[in-house]
Amino acid sequence: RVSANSTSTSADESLRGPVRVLAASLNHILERYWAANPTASRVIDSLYSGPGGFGASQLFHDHLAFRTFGVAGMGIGSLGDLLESFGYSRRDDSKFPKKKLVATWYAPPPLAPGGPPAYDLLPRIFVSQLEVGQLSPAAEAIIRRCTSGIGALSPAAVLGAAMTGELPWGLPDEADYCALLEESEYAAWVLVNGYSLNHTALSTHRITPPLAGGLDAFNAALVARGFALNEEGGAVKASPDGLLLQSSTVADVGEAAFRGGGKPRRVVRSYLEFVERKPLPQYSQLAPGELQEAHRRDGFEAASADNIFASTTLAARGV
Ligand code: OOG
Ligand code: NI
Repeated sequence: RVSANSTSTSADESLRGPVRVLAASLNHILERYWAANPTASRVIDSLYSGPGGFGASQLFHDHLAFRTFGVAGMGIGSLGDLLESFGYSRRDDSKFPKKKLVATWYAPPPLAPGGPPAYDLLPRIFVSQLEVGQLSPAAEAIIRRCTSGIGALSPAAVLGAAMTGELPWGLPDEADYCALLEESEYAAWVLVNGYSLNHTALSTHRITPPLAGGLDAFNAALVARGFALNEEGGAVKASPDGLLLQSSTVADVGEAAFRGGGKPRRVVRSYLEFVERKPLPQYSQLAPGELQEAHRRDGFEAASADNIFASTTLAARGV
């Protein structure tokens, strides 16, 4: 239904070849995400709607994010191989020791050789993985059992899983889900959501017409419209250089089926993030019309990401 625009394809003739197909595939991944996550959809509706809404005419994705189990052939590299086959390049890694996670992100290819990443047409992609070997022996055994005998997922299988939401390991046992939830909300999330999109992050500085007041004012407007934000570490997560500001909603909750029938159970699904990237100091004098995404603070910030992960943990507390 909604096409927040950096992955919209038919409109943009400059995207040709495999990346055009990737952009269309990402739109399909997003369609499932909008359908499964009413809060994310309602924020988009409110952004596009007129009086009383934000009146936006165009939206861009800052990044999409996925979560994985760090077992052979299913971790960060399983998405990385897919993205690299489309010309994405791996950037900075970060570690989250308390959560037993590592993460990295991938930048889209340039439109022309040597140019900046094609951020206006394709999103960054953030991928994290659970360090399964650092869990308790019992939790590790559950994940190894569920994923055993499947082998490395091919890029085609990963893209199919992300587009359909199909879990490569099949429907989980509720007992396994509950046991993982006790120890790692992230582990339980991956078991029931697999390669479904964890979140998209909208680029607030690229909303047209521009919003007045930056991310703080934007957050206040969302709260005034009844949306709940992830307050872990404060609503706005700022990088030490002050140039990368992030906030997010609390994830939605939906019904999931488990192996052997029985009553569906409420599980955490996905959330929506907001990102404001300020111009790098050397470009701060550029006129608004000349300022490109490549002139702004790029990448992510581990301390902020640590708090953004809580968008699903906070929702899990209410389930
Ligand atoms: C990812 C949390 C981190 C960011 O933009 O820093 C993040 C997750 O919840 O899987 O999205
Ligand atoms: Ni994010």
